[in-house]
Amino acid sequence: MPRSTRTLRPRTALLALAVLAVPLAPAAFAAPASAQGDAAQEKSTAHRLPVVSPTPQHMARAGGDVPLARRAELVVGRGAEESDEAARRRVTETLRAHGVRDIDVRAKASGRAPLTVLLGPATRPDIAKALGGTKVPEQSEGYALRVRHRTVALGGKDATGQFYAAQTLGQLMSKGRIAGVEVSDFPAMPLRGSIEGFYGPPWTEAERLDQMDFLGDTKANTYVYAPKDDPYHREKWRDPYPADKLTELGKLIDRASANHVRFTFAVSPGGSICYSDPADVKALTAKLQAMYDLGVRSFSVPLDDISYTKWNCDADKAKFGDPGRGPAAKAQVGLLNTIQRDFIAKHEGANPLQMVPTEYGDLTDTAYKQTMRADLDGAVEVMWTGTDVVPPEITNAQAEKAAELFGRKVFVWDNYPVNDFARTAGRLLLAPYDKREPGLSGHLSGIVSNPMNQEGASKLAVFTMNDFSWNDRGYDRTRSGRQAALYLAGGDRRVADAVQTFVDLNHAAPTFGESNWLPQSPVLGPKLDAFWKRYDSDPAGAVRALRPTARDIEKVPAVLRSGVPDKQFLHDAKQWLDATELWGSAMRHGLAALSAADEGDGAEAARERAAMESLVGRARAISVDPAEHHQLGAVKIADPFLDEFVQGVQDRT
Ligand code: LTM
Repeated sequence: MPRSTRTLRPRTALLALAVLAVPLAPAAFAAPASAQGDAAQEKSTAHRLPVVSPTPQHMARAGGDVPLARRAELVVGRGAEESDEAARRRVTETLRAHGVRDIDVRAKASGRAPLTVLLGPATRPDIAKALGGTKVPEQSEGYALRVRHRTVALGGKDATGQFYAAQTLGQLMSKGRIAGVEVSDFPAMPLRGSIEGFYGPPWTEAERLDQMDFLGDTKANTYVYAPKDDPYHREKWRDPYPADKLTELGKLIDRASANHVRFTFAVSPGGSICYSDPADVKALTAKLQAMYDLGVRSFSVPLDDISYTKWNCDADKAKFGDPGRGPAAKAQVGLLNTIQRDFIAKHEGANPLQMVPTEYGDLTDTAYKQTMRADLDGAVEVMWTGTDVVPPEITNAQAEKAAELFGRKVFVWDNYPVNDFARTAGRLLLAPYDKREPGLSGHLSGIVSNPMNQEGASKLAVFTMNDFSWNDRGYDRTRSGRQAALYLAGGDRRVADAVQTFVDLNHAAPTFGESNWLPQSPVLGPKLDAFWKRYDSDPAGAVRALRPTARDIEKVPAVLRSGVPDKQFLHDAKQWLDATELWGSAMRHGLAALSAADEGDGAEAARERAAMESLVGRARAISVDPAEHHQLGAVKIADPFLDEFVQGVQDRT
């Protein structure tokens, strides 16, 4: 499919899906009626707490569940300041998706409705009363929610808090009831979301619109527009965007606002700027101004991946001296402080400037960092990728050191699940977030994911990253991975199981060095090791035990193609799904070859082995789509385990 004409999951389609199967995307983490019988252990009862993602800071039972009725009152107070429009829309959609046909939107409750939902600031008297003792958080974007006696109180600390309360409400609804709980919740990190900051095919407009909805669904508030291959972002940074691009950006900005996401516009002048030339500073400011006029209130000037050991003009040499780390930092600081003080501080509603230092991925104290911490305006947010471009871990001690070096809490640009570097060739990176230490919220201003060239396929990992940045201390990797799978599966547990099998086949996360920081196939790998260990003493038993695994792998593509409502994900994963089917069949034939050999039927063993080899040949011939992927090459699935299995069969038949 051409990148520009792909069908995405529009909000209306999502709603239709919600009516048929599950309520809206966030509530999609809850199981639809059709999928509820097959996992008794996941059933919510009146006494258990539902699972909400991202994990709330506090949730407890407030009473029994409240039944949903055909009729409800949505009490929004008077005017815009008494309730947030996006939150109102979200509550209405959610109620409708759960069969509430007649929603009376009003300023005050009548006291006669079978269900009353109060939405607005937590300080509004009717909401404050209905919240009872439920604590209203101090933190921005926080909210308090209480479901009790046919009344749902959704009180935000601010407008975004109201929107997040509405999000949580969607996840409390299941099987015609709203869980009787109280929630007191807020984000542990102020900045959460994604940065489209990779090399290679940028996301399409449709993918970006989809991303805004996804970020809203996962209570993430930041999207940074920084695609390396958008010429107007880097090489042609001085040039204004053409009219059609501006129209496209305008749509994205609107969609971001509707999801309480800050569309953060980044422009990266470092490759050619003359820091001491007022005309260049003017060109940069004009670029930002055009975006401000479109509605952007967050800005970034990334200075990553540029050379700071040469100047772009003689005037800089004359002003700052011979090129080097210290002079480069001085020049950059001058520019950034000018933008912070003369542009950001003078534009109403603009958030503090963000920047990416040229030294973004280490903890070495240098003249560059010394100048940054001494002279960079204290309001500017500084990004940092960790101890490396792709760090194997991020600890509290490292983050604290980074804060010390840059003179402020840093904002993590996490290069996960990005797949634009050589060692990710042929890979989708789908594993849940890991190896980021609980407590990081004490040292960071936020985390954004740098995702894959494939937007839809990035959601599995980014879902879990947004869970971590919301509540790092409450992050449970297993639960988050399951919730991400359920989200993608539209709440269907059987489909989510298949999603998780697929994740296991695409679990590896490489670093720039030899080793992976997340291992490949932590489920299948040990199973295959155990298989060969058993095979030598009990071939028939070993084959019998492995058959269901081969069958599950073979079936994954069909289950996902028919069960995952997210068309973008299916499009992104197509080559990997095709390869999975072939590898699964190859395993089945490999096992049949081993059985035949064990039974002494050499001819049958040879036939099955040939069938396996033919399927493996076809699987190995599948390559990534160059229009979608920066790193070209053959698609990788569960490597090297599946190759080793094939070799094992060949050695024994
Ligand atoms: O990580 C940063 C700050 N910059 C670039 C990214 O644009 C790129 O996507 C990643 C991964 O290859 N590496 C970088 O250095």
